[in-house]
Amino acid sequence: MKDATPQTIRLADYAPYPFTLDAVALTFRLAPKATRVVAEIRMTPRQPGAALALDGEHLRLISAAIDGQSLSAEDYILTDTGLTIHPAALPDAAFTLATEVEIAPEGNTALQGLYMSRGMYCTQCEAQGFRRITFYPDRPDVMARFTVRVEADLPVLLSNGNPTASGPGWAEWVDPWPKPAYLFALVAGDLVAHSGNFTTMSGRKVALNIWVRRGDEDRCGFALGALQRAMKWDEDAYGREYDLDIFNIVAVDDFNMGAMENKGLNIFNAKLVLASPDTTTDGEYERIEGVIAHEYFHNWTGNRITCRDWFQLCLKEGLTVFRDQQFTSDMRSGPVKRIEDVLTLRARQFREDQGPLAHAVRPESYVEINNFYTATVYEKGAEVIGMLRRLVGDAGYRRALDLYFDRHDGQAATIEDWLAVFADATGRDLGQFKRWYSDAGTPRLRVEEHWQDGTYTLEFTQVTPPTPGQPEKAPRVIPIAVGLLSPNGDEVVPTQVLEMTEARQRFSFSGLAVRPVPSLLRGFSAPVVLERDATAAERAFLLAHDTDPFNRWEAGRSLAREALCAMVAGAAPEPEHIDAVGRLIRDGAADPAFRALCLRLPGEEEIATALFERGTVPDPDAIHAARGRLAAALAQKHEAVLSEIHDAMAVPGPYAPDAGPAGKRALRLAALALLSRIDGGRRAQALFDTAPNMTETLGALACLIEAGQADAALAGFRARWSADRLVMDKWFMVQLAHADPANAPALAARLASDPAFEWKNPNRFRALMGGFAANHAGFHHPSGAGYSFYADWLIKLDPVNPQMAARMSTAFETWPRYDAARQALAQAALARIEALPGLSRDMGEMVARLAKANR
Ligand code: 0A1
Ligand code: ZN
Repeated sequence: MKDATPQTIRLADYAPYPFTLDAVALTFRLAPKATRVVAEIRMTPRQPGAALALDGEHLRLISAAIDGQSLSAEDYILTDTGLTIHPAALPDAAFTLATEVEIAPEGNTALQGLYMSRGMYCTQCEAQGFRRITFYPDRPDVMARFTVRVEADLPVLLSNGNPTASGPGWAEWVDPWPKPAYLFALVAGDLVAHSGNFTTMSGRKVALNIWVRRGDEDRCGFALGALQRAMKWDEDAYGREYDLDIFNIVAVDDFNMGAMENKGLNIFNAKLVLASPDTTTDGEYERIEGVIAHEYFHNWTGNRITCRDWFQLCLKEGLTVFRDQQFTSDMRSGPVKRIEDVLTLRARQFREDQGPLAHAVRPESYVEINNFYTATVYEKGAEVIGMLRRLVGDAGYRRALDLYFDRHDGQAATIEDWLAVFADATGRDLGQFKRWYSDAGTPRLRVEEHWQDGTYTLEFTQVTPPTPGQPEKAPRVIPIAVGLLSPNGDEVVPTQVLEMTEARQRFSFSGLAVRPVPSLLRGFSAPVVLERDATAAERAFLLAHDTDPFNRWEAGRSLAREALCAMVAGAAPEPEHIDAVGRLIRDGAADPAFRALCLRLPGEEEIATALFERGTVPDPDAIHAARGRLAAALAQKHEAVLSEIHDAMAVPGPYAPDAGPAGKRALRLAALALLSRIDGGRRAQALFDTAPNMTETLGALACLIEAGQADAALAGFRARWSADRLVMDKWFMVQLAHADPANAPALAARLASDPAFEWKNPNRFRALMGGFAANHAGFHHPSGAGYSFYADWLIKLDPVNPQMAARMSTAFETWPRYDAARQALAQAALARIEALPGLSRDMGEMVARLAKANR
């Protein structure tokens, strides 16, 4: 049922629920077309005279009774969105509401609520899926203890909490911890477990299971190890212990997002669980470990302490991302992880902040909350916590977190609560800092330098461009980590954090013998765009000498970016850049993973962003060509050493996904990507033919595609992997992401008619459409063919899976950057979507926001 008039929900309208839920007992009689759900909810009124409003969608009501007495038609109002029981039909004191509903998991293609994935039942309730299961106050501040009975003729029947009883065809689970409905989960199917255990810091033994389809059990070892490492790390780093006897993870083939932190029963997209060297790349191993940890960490940051309302989403997501970043940083290389995180932040969050979808870390209104699981809430939400930590120091941060867990355990909290623990634990006033939660947009931090009589002064100006609904913004607190180097490369002032609070502010360093070279925003200490007019020579100097590894990389990156921007306008490659790269790759003392990051050129999207930021309309074809020319120039100049690196970075022996060997493979592939520009794909073909793992196979395949030599390799890859869904996703993705942009729209259309394109599967849809959208000049093809192809598929997906369709629509968020002709074509594609009768609430909100250029 479509909503005729979607409501806007506002933070300012929050009101507590007028009933407390004392206990919830659910019985599921599972059947694909007609599952029965019996719910018995024990509740106590908190406001005399209040009606009992329950959410419910796509439910067929069979019966409803209060304290055993059936309700009659005049006792309630039933609509498409819920059931409201009149106050007159309610007792004054505690009572039990019993309802029975029928639902159809088999036809549930939206993958929210209870649905089926290739014969297995599973649930996804965040954010508002529980209302598709039974009538319930589906809001995170209503917490209750759940008891669940599952009945089905299937061998494995799971729910939250601890198992209490089972028999043939049924099982019962009790979750002792009060939780909001979005953390409810149920799984039933013919599954097998890869099992292990973990002994907690207080000596309790917890059973761990990774549940997968038969045949996948030998690809679970890495996920189990990652879970054990995460459990240990959370004890060591945050003092957080697991609180049930069992922890289950289930891998599901059809899942809209990455994974879900349901209490004691995490449900995962199979691609974030299953791992083997033959099928999984190094990058995917790292991500699996990070997401397993992320969902596990939610047990405390999200589950034990949850969100009062969905506006507080960053309370759990920003913090949990921050924690998983710390974890990965500790498991692998800190500097490399920081660079990777900043790359993601810039590619996704800065892009979001720059366009029509910009919103605050804590938004103040929404139509469909699923549209706010964004890079801003997650990644910028994590950056804000990183800044807080830098401002209060490690010890202050730990005190604040201890207080947070202590004070709010068992509660549904807010950002105000979060900031109060920092204020109370450290004595700091965080009034101005709070703007990071309420103001959208990426501040631009401009710096000017003055040097006089041994005193060096940095003068910063901050400006945040207007964003939708926020034309003007007050200055924010910006922690700027700074170090100073002398021209001979020595560090004369080690890292210190300058706290900028004004729109314009000066910081001076006196007693210096010579004018220093500044290393600014070390470790990327704030999510801002730093604007400094540095020469290529200065950037090359920092790339060679900075003691801060992030800023070393940043110097190289900006050198490459500047060179590329100039090349788009017709300049020749920058010799300082070419030489600096040569010195860097010869630096055998540097971590291979770090050298790989330095060797990789900025992507086309990043160049487009950089051009736009300086007021130039980006031309996708010119950008594509310039990047190709620079890669070829680098390869020509450094062919010998690149070739040496390519050979030397081969890792012998059995595959290990650890940071060490993965870094070598990354460097090897970064060298190969350049060499393939000038050797016609010769080396890539050789590697493709012999590669002993998916990392190198896929890396070589990407190079062959860019070299236009991949026909046989793609056919061979497909023949070998046609039965493996996760690997076939890569087949779709890689050929579109690396295709010649001129042909990319036609190739995308051809692949979309391939019988293997199972478009209702979210991973497959994302592989094809995401691969295509990642092809910058292909998606922005001057004919508009990319836009219209993409829009056609969003239109097709929307009635089937609105959440996915709406998420994928963000490919259009950069349209206001481009030339008038492209803008008109993209707007026409969006208008075509917007005009569709019966458009989902999800997509309706997205296209309405996308249509407005905010500059
Ligand atoms: N809380 C999850 C993300 C998530 C959100 C919505 C979903 O609906 C399909 C699924 C997962 C996380 O942060 O991992
Ligand atoms: Zn999360």
